[in-house]
Amino acid sequence: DAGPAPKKINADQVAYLPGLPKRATLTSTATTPQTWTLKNAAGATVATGQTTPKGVDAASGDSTHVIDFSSYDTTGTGYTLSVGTETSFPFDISADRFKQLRYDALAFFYHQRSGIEIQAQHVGETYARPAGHLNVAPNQGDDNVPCKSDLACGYTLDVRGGWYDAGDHGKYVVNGGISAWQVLNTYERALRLGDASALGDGKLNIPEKANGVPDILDEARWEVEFLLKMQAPDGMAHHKIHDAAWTGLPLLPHQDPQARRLSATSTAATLNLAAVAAQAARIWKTIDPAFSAKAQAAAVKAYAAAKANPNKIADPNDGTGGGSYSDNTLSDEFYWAAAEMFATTGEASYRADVTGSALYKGQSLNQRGFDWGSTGPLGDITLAIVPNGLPAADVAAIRQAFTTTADGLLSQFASMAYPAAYRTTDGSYEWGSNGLIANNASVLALAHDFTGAAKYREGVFEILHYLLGRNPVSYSYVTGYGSQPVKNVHHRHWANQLDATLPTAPPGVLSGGPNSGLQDPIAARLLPGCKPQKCFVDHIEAYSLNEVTVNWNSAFAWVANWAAEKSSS
Ligand code: 9MR
Repeated sequence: DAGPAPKKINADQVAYLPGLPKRATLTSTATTPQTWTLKNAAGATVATGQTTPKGVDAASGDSTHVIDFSSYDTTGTGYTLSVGTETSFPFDISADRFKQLRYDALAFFYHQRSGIEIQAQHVGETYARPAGHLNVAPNQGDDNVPCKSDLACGYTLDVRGGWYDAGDHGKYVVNGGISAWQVLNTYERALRLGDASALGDGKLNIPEKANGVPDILDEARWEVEFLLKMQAPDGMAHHKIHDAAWTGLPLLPHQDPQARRLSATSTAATLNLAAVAAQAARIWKTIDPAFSAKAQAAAVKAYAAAKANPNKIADPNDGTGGGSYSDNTLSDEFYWAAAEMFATTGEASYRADVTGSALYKGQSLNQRGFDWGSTGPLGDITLAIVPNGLPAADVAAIRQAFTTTADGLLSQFASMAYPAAYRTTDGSYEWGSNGLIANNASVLALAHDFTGAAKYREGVFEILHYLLGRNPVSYSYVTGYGSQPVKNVHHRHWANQLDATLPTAPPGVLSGGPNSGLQDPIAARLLPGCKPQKCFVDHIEAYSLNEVTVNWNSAFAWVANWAAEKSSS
């Protein structure tokens, strides 16, 4: 079925911050202001006020009013809002709720590791599982993987390790790459512009937690090492490795009996590998010089190979057993890779590729946001935060592109009943809209880093309120957080909805979110005619709405870490 009816009052189900705007949304066809009441956990009224009618909202189709209770600023737990007989889910007023969420969002990546046992001492008995894809029956293993039969590439690769992409067991270079980059950028941004003290060694419960290296780097390295293995002898990178046929749910990684195959190399994957390996080379330069040198050599080789093969597009029809992740616009991948190569090496040839790109100085930033197929902004983020030899005026122009885009997102909020920073040309919501929205939150966050302007920090939390419950379907899209978090995410292990002996997802995992394309059978059956923000159902088979992925969690972890850092300032 379509799940619980939405609430009439939708608020963040986790927390509002003291000192920041606090707004919720009432669904009501009343045209006059209504009286709202804020109650504490004991049920005592602590504030009242009048709603502001907003009329019909385009993204949700709801007739709404705004409840603005910003003036109430006393920290506490278990507050509720009510209008007449309608009440919201409870929430806190607190600066503390991101302290754990930042780590929960990062913990997702250990759960997704391939080629290593997930140990109870790190995740608890519920989530522990044997290693996947190490050639222990029925697995066929990622240790000796041939290319798909039509390629006849003449070699096999050992591509053990890395992170599973999502609810499936595929490993895709263009998506794993941006995810590793974003986890690393979470650290690099904190180091350059913020406070990295909460991102040191011993902060995550992972096997490497006491090795003297920040755990967030150890976690990302698990993926970077895999990306390096995906490089072919000629320097190009294989686009992906996954099962020969799609498997059903549930299925733990070690139970997967399918043959594993490498798809062809692609220019996009090769540039993605170059970008992430270059980033890794500068981050590990003093931490592990040998790994840094290895990564840099791989990056140089990959970048050269991509320039020699500038238009090798991944097959859009190669979607059996894994996603196609095909992208035929590569100017953004070229720009991003050049930016990373230049930031790491300072070399003139890379600099010329950066400054000669049509995307230079933030030209690819827009309100739709960025993802695996549009990576130009990743290059801008690096050029804006990592000291480099570009003219100061150019770096200022890159930073200005973030504030300009952030201003556009903020002005969009004013027209929305449930403010989510995201604008497509036709108002549709795409597969993974929550990931795009989280990435747009990072644009606002960077605008705050660059200018210090309070409005951008407020905007980041406004977006988090949407993801954590101020939305027209009344879900917290983050597992384990809020009164009505998503529970039935599309995942082959966290498949409790299909097999009661299996767990639901651990806390801190972001659902892909509303998708008005209705691209799976459940969505098509349950949601015909839905308004974009309402095209959602918490159903395990609704893979186009409710899957979880490394790239969406990297976006969310970036923002959750920023929010934790900025909660008390
Ligand atoms: O996140 C991807 C989204 O942008 C695409 O529109 C969609 C269809 O091609 O594929 C999504 O990626 C999925 C991938 O193909 C396989 N693993 C799970 C990913 C998330 O659903």
